[in-house]
Amino acid sequence: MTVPPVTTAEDLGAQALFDELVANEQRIEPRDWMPEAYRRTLIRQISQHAHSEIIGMQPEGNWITRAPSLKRKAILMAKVQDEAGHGLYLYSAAQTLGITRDEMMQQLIDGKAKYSSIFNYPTPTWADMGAIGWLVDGAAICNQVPLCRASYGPYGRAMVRICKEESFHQRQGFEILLTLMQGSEEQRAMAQDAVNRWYWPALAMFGPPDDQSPNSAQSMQWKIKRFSNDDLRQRFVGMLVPQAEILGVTLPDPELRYDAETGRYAMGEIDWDEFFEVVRGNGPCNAERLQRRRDAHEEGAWVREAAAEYARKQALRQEVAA
Ligand code: BYC
Repeated sequence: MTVPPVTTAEDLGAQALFDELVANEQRIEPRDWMPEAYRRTLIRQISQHAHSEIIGMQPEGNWITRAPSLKRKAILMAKVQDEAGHGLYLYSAAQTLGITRDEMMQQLIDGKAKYSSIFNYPTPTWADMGAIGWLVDGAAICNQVPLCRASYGPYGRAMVRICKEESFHQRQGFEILLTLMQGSEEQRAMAQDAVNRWYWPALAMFGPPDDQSPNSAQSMQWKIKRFSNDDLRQRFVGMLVPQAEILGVTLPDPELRYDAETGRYAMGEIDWDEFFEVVRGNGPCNAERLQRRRDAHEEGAWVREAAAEYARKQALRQEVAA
């Protein structure tokens, strides 16, 4: 790709230079000037995304001790560790915008920060590991592949690695469901039940409908988001339909059909009242998820203290040596 010449800040003024970089598909980097609202939007989205990865470890962490074989346990542990890694890349990306990790963690623990609605649903059966991988990581890929082209450099670059790992996560979920669907009557019923429970919350992950999404228009103008919430939902359903056929599961929406004229899927209504209740903190597992995070934070206090003390001693040693 040829990079168009960029006029300097002195020529155009900082705002105009920013606009030009965005318009030319170039990246905004941490030291570049950026509008305050752009910075705030990025901190909001990236920190929510990081929190989602960290809280998202819990529903699957629930099954590590009960995975049905050593192989399944090793895969699940690797996946949950990947989510921790994603959280850390994203907290680091958000830190480049002038917020500290401590501030973000405090907002989460105080219940002031949002994280994805999806992680407030329970995981009562092993098939939930399959449904999460297939549907939740599948939705994450649809949403996050376009974020690899986000205008803010550190966010886009973090997303590249995250998406590669999400793709492995989605396949492992699909494979769990496929194995169950090739098993006994009971196993098939368990897989279908998990798909029935996760399908609608996974569709809601993409956020409210476009006409109720206050942030989309500006975020798309800034090229943080590339597609609207409803368009991504359409892509996701388009990806699921042929995969559901291979699995032999039924997507639990009797109104779902492809409309060749519009090139879009007609679908049943998502329960937006339920979605907003979950986002407000009143989902089936919100309280449990936050309490678990608070406990883990408190139990990890000694690690943070030890790391800070180690850093202090290292700095002192370097000072003495200098
Ligand atoms: N849950 O104007 P809108 C993963 C909020 S982790 C809760 O459309 P925007 C994984 C939204 O924040 C997956 N809240 O917002 C991990 C906004 O409220 P505020 C996480 C939601 O930002 C472990 C309000 O509703 N992925 O994959 O333009 C294991 C209005 O919405 C939700 C990301 O975070 C929701 N579902 O678009 C397995 C991706 N949806 O902030 C898997 C990055 C909306 O104004 N984020 N809200 O108070 C994004 O792409 C965008 O932020 C969203 C929302 C599409 C989520």
